[in-house]
Amino acid sequence: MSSVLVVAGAVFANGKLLIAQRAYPPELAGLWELPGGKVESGETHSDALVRELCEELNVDVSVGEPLSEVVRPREGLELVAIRARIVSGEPRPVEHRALRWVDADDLIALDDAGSVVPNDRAWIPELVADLRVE
Ligand code: 9L3
Ligand code: MG
Repeated sequence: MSSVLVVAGAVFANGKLLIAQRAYPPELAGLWELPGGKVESGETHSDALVRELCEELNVDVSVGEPLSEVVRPREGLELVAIRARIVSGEPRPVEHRALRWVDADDLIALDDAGSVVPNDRAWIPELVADLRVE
């Protein structure tokens, strides 16, 4: 059985975190996530994150440290979030409905409202901790 690995970017700038509102599939449309996607064969996590954020946001990023929580929602699927910073470009929602820069309180409010992609919820405590010291 082939296993799917997804990388997601925790992009920080000016004390805020960039989140993206999914447009598909229907069960996730309208919910907010860390942007990213599947690692392709031959790519490192870092390569995949740079490619995904270029495709999805039209920015170049430098890749930092992964969050400590690795999400394994089911057998054969693993999601890793990695901190990143924009090196060039202004993010645009190429594949998403919208983008938002959030602070810790915004992120907590979105989560409380049930507006975060379920798989991404495990990252919130660490993201909030990062935002509190940004
Ligand atoms: N996914 C969940 N949280 C995320 C990302 C980037 C992706 N932050 C899930 C949604 C899809 C799968 O991983 O089921 C592949 O993601 P994409 O290629 O549709 O973005
Ligand atoms: Mg994606």
